[in-house]
Amino acid sequence: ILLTSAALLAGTAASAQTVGFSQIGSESGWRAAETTLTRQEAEARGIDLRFSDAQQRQENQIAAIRSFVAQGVDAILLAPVVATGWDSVLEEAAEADIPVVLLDRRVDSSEDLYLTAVGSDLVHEGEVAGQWLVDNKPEGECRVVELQGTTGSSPAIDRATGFRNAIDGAEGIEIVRSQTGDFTRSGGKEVMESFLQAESGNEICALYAHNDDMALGAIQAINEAGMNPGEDILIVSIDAVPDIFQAMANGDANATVELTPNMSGPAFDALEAYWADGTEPEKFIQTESRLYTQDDDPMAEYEARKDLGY
Ligand code: GYE
Repeated sequence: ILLTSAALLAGTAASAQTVGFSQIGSESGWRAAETTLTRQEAEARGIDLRFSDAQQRQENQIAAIRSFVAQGVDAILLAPVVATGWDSVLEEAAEADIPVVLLDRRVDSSEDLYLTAVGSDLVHEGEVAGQWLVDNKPEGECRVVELQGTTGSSPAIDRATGFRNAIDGAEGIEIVRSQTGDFTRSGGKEVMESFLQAESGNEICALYAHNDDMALGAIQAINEAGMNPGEDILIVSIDAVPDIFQAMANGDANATVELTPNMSGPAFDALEAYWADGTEPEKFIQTESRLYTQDDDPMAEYEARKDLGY
């Protein structure tokens, strides 16, 4: 009996942990980098990663989580496309004693339904972007258009709040149009085209985009309209993907707030501690954000990021 149990223990210790990852999709360069880094982190830690791409549909994420529960995985990573509608499927994972770790977005479910959430302070990111505009706007009135992220997602809600916190106290900055571009380049381009048409004859001083991919699409639209992005219309966004630094080097973009794509490192650290001895992490593990502008050697920042899987 001793021999058998020893063999069993050794077997258990050696068997890889299995983690199901319900990823939103590949709507942005930042999301692609998060996926790349998660695969690399799992590989490096000997974790068997089962990956599901939801094409940005919540029902696909819920189905993926149910499938992971049925497979009896050891943990689930979830980047929740929107903030609501998760209670029942998270309860099913909890009933199966499968810890869930949220990546880069929040949910409005009770904290009891997930082990921890790894992400940035999304409100602060919006405040940093707004403060940059307050500090760098031209004299007089500054009419701002806003490209919002996916409707109902925590980054879209919080980045809108943060930006408004920063500009509310400032004179002469007004958001005149706001619409979702769904965090994609094509969405950013299409909506910016409609903003330019709707505002033709009125001056647009700046664009605030909730991510760089929408800003990059908008830059294309502004160029096609015969205007100079980064000069006629200031461009401030969030993520710090390589291509926004390329745009800064060309003078087409002005500022971005960095969001690290490495959410899985802290997530797997928390899971390994939990698997080892039941250690309960803090409910929110915050990653740091910082502002980059044209003064920060954009091409060096581009080179530092271009091979990270964006
Ligand atoms: O900014 C964007 C992606 O959830 C905070 O999702 C993340 C956002 C990120 O589509 O590029």
